[in-house]
Amino acid sequence: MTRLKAPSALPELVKSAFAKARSQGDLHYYPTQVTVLQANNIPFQVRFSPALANKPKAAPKDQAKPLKPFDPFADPPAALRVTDLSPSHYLVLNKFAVVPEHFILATTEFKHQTHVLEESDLEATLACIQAYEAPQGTKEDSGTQDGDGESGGGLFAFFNCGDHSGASQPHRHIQLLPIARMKDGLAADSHWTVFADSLTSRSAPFMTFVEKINLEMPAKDLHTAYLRLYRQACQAVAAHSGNTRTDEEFPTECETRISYNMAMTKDTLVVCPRLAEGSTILSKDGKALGALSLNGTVLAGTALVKNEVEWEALKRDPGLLLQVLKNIGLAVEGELDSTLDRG
Ligand code: B4P
Repeated sequence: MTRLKAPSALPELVKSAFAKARSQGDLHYYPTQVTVLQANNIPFQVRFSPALANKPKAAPKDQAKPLKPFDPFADPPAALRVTDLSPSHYLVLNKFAVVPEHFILATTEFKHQTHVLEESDLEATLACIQAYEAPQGTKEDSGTQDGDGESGGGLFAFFNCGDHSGASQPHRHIQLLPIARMKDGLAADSHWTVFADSLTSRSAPFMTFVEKINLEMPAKDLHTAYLRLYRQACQAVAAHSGNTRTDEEFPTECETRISYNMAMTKDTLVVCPRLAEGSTILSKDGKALGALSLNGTVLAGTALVKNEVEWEALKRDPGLLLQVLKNIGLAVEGELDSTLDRG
């Protein structure tokens, strides 16, 4: 069976749609300050966007029925639509972008974000990742932000599922970030790379389940790998709460049993069980300095801060970041605290 393909010019389509939507005021782009902190020797990218704290709340689509929650992926405006990918999935720009050209793979018909992903969701995600691996032609600047101007560099996909994952929209969607745009604004010597790709050889401050994948693998095998990782994550959460169930007792249909983030790159598939969306940032003397919420971008090795007190505290003491990272998921056995340095 032939696998789904995205248009090979997808990076250019996304880039031009983003530039047009931004220039016409159809999306909000929030410039950020960025730094790279070393959390247990993991280069972790922290972005600060004060303007995002005032992000507009979406108005209900039908004012006559204000109680019906607004679904941004039911019928998005033409200005945000990038392209249809298949009868079941389409691509839309993120209306509230922190990283330029952030776009979203959504199901055409409403499906639940909290249901276990289907083969077609994974196949569509891999098709987008593959399109970002195709030859990109000459290097050119995106014109969206200062930076190295690369148009290649791959795609980072992430999925937020469940109450503690950072998810806010119930219509099923997987988010897509061009890796070159995630590097915009970083110092050339920051050594930041997508954290998920290093997870087969190093551990995270929280438990992750990881498999190597490749662009050629059949969609069925990719889905089987995802289900395997999802089951392992369910078992780990059950064990944490004192349950000792067998593998068969974790059905992979319908509603998820756990909160988790999934991340996918051209090489790696990761599932990370989540116990908390975020955590209080505590000073050494136990004073609450703020709070940090994390979604699936944590698997890229990134975090977003909306408040200056939190931003300054993390830069002063990256150990605070490590503490938050340890609090959002399951503890890693044998994990030792290490000295943290500023990167
Ligand atoms: P969800 O899974 O439901 O939630 P989320 O990513 O945490 O987004 P949220 O909306 O809660 O974002 P937040 O203020 O914390 O995904 C929903 C997605 O749909 C989001 O990307 C959202 O922006 C987008 N969306 C909502 N309404 C839309 C509309 N009308 N049309 C099109 N798209 C719509 O964070 C703000 C942004 O920063 C989010 O995009 C978030 O993903 C991103 N972000 C968070 N951490 C980041 C990091 N470390 N690096 C880069 N970006 C980061």
